[in-house]
Amino acid sequence: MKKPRFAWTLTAVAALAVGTVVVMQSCAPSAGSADMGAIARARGLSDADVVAALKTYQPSGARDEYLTFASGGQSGQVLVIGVPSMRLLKMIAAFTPEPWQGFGYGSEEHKTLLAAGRMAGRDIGWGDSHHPALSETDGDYDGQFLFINDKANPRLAVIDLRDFETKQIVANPNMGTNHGGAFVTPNTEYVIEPSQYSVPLWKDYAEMDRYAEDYRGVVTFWKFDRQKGRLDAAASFSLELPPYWHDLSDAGKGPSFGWAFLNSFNTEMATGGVEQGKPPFEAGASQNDMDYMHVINWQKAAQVATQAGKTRMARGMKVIPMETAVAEGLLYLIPEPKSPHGSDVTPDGRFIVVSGKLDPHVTVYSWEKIKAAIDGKQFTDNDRYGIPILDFASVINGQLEVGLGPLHTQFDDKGNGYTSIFLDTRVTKWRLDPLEVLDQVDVQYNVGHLVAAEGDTKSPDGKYLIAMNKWALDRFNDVGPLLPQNFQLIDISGDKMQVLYDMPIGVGEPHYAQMIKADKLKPFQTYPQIGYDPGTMGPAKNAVLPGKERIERRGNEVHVYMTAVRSHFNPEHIRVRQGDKVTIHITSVEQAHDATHGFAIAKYNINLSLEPGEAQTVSFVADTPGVFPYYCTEFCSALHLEMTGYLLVEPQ
Ligand code: RUQ
Ligand code: CUA
Repeated sequence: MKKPRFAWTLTAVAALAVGTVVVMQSCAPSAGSADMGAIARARGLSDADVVAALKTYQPSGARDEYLTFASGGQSGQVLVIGVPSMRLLKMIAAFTPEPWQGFGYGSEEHKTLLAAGRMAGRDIGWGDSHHPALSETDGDYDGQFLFINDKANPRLAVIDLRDFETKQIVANPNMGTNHGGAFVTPNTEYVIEPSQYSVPLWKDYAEMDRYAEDYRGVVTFWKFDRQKGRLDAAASFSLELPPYWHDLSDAGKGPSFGWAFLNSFNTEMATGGVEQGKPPFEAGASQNDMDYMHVINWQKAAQVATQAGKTRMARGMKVIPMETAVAEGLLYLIPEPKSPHGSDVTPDGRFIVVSGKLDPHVTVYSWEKIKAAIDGKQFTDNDRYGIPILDFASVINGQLEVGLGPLHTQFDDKGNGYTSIFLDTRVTKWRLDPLEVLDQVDVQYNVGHLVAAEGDTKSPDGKYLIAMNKWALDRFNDVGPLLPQNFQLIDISGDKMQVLYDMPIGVGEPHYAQMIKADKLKPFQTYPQIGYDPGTMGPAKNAVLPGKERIERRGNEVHVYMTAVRSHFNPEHIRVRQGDKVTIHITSVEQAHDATHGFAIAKYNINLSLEPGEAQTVSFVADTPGVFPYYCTEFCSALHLEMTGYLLVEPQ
């Protein structure tokens, strides 16, 4: 009789888990066998390695418990990664044209979408994405939408998690760059986008010696229309801020609901000029011992923004000027240690954790004390723009030394914080109340952000943490001088943290990520009906049903109504004259899960991805005469190579 495999496996696992790699003599037949102990020894795996493998390995067909949405850095995309397996599931095209998803290769939907992201009169072909934010309901991820910023070209993108596709890009005309967003308020009322490097706000140009007078920071609260799945520029508002450089933000929750917390650095207002013998920015912007956390009452600001005379328009956007913000009690400053980076509100909303890049502590501010100081008008001073400053010592709950170069903090379900320590290249686990360091684990190397399972919501899960390391050095095979980044999965379920897995990220430089319980996501398997428009998430105006395929000429415009199904396009010949404007409406009439077709026209820079039911329109001027095959770019069936046709462009 065959040995029951299940029992064998359990015995072996038990033996391994107690800390000894045992060679299971009794069931170790020959070399290269399924003997786990022998395999572990042959591969030089320690007990801890084997345990880590058991905690991360997913057998074929098994699904991950969490999905992590990570920024794709300079790729301008979003990475979707399964946890604990750390398998890369998808790269969502967000700011950068992406051919597999047919994003930006001819479709009218993407032309309109990307055109909204034009800046300075230019098409922008990339993004520097840093911070993804999942939509929230009552302070918890709801699995419906994802927002992400583009730091280089101050923009935000909105991704619908029904089809994991980008639906909107908005450009912010009043910023030089952004950084501290995207972060959402607890019901996704607003998406927060703060600027980073200040530029002139009320005029288009000002010399650097007019920095203090004319340069300004800005924070924009983009109103999110959940029904439409779009940011609504007309209902959004901004606040004018001093020309400090603004960094990460977070929204209050629970008792601090209605408020937002925004770090800043370069409160020195250094203007650089190393080439003229002046101190470089790195020195000039880090002289002060304290910078300022900005405390913003967004709920009240939203009301003020609707009142006559309380806002000014700047480049078409509503801005609350600083004087109004001060007069209305919308904006306060609190000193924070030297060059802070992360600002993270605790799950219960009672504390705000700030880490200073040049200070070895986390500083824990008490919302209760901040609110009391604001209500009691206990200010020590104003900054030069008249913004009231609260007394540092009286609003903090405490400080805790966590290591050199603390950056960002995430939380678990047991009242602990996890802070990334860049210079010491480790993660520090610490208790919030009373403040105490509990554990530290080395990571490889130079951790930037970290992300825990639902770790910035009101109810974190604990379990897993990913250290998002900037340097990889000796971790992977050499691939030239540009190295991947290293995402390290860490088990945080026990008292001691354990690094489980190294995942190289060979694209862009990811910054932040968010990790959501996979069962909160309810994506479409196929589009809900044949002839569906992902742009509007509804029936497509130009859907083509089987039997209705045709070609119509109207003057020099040619309209092609086409269907795609395994394994042909209909029509298979498109004959036009040089100079004609050609519009192809194409519908995939597939309903089978995963039956995707592509549609590419040779030499015309056109490629669409048509998922089951999807309708797309592509328009172009047939300016080059000749014969151009079009074909399906997805290997959809055995006769996929036959899924083709000819575009004949007759010379003038
Ligand atoms: S950044 S490594 Cu969020 Cu852009 Cu901190
Ligand atoms: Cu359709 Cu290949």
